[in-house]
Amino acid sequence: MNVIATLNHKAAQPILAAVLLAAVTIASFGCGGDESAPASPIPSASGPNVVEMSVIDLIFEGPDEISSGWTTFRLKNTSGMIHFAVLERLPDDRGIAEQQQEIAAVFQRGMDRINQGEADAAVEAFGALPEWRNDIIYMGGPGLIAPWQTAETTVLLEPGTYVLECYVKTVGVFHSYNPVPELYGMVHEITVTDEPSGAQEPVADIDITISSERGIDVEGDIGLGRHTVAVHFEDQVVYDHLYGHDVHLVRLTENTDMDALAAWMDWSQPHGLETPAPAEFLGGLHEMPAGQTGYFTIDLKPGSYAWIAEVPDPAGKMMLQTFNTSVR
Ligand SMILES: [Cu+2]
Repeated sequence: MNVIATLNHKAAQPILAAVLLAAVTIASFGCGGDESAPASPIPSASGPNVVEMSVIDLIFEGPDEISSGWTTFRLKNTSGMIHFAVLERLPDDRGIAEQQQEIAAVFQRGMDRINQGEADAAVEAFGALPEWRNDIIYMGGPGLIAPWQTAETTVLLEPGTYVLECYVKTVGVFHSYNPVPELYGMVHEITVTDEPSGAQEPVADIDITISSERGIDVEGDIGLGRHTVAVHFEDQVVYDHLYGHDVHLVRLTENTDMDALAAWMDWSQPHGLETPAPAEFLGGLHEMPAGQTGYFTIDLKPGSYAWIAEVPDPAGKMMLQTFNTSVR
């Protein structure tokens, strides 16, 4: 029934194997995101190298060129919709135009088929993804962030061409896809130069280790107030939705439907990642290759929260971990 799972076992198997190989063999970066962060810095010896980004409607605004090294993305969501900004390092000979035409458009064609209940046609559509998608390196990036909130994420960047992308959906259309010909979706290309930022690696007080076998494992005192969270990627795999695991923070209420929340984390389902979200997301860190560490900052208030991954069935993968700050 899962179209993407079917795809995995059919046309895309060689593609996915190559994606997995790339994810396991590539190295270098770090990142983190935060919530309604006032402009307070992440601890470091020389101060953070902050790249200010904002979301206005369905558009990322920010610099086109930044230095390399440890880099903090502060993503201010000034829209009434949930978004995120997964950071993707593109192969050297690719840019935003190819990302839009050869990947975003293909994903939308496949999603259209899923929404219409045409499983076989969806599998065929996703089979058109180009082989060079296997060479994209996912470098973290600010996690799911609710309307009017700010996410703060720190990553170690090597020089290259990158794209920030939001593939949250609204009425079945990925934000990263623009149905108007010649117009781009919610993507932003950034050139990372050879010039080093000089910023130091953040110092974390909460450590999360995530793996496909043991899920999300948290160490540290999760008390009230601000924290810098390190996420250590023990391994990385490609799941049925064609992406790997990551970590987001979500605030829960007594009305939160946990089953609906878990189901929402799978974009390949018709209601997955569809706005509005079933709970308030407060930032996080998108997927990174095995062996890498990234960072994000959070500001906890009394209440209930969960760490959750954007994967199919996060609870079954031990990637949905709830906690309560008021009882600690
Ligand atoms: Cu978006």
